[in-house]
Amino acid sequence: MDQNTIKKLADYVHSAYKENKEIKKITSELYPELTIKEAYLIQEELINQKLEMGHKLLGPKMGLTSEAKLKQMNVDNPIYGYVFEHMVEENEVNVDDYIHPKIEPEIAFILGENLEGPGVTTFDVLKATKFVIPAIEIIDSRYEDFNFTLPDVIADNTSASGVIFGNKHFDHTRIDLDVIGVNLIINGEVKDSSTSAAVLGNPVKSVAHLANMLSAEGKKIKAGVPILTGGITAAHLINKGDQVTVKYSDVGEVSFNVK
Ligand code: OOG
Ligand code: MG
Repeated sequence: MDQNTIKKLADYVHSAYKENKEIKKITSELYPELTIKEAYLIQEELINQKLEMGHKLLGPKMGLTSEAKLKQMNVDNPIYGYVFEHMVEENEVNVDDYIHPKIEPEIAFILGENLEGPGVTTFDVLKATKFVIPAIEIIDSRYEDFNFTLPDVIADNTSASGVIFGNKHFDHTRIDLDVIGVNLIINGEVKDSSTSAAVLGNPVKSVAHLANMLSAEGKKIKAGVPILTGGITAAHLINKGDQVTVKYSDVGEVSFNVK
């Protein structure tokens, strides 16, 4: 794929982001033969465009790391993208800032030292981790009906749009990271529940996998930035007026209102 096409397709996805309007997925007409490798080139161009606009990177995210998510989106592999500082939300989220937002309970890791693959193991991740925090990611596909192929969603920076972090951090050495239970509650009703083992058996593996995927691009995970490890349950739509709470065993809860 030549640089012109990369730029054209990144512009296409970015315009949907800027105008807050859904578009047809790239593979439906524009470029049906899009590969995963090409999709990451488009994602990189999109990230660079956002940086040029003055947005600041926050940290990397993994997506499609649980069976629930793979099944819901009908795809078959974990992917990565980037969260920007301006995407961080507090306890009130304006639904009009999004196209068709959905939420996912996640565990975020913060490292005390850089992590660089290849060959990063879960042991290396545990050694490098400083603490973990509970988080709710807000994903918002730029594509019509939240429908896409794996290359489409990679080009769309893995639907990254918003995130709410819990306000306490937790010592990962005192928690069984694979048995953090989550209850996703909307307007007092439990909509979904699962445990963190849903994320590749243990979210620690998601961080190792991320470090190893990034190393293929000559990149590493930097210390101090939050790393989203992927939705533990399927993603759930939010609507104006919703009160959202996710309760995590051992790591507290995260709540926000939708206005
Ligand atoms: C892609 C992003 C998935 C996760 O945690 O699995 C993701 C999508 O489902 O739109 O962030
Ligand atoms: Mg996610």
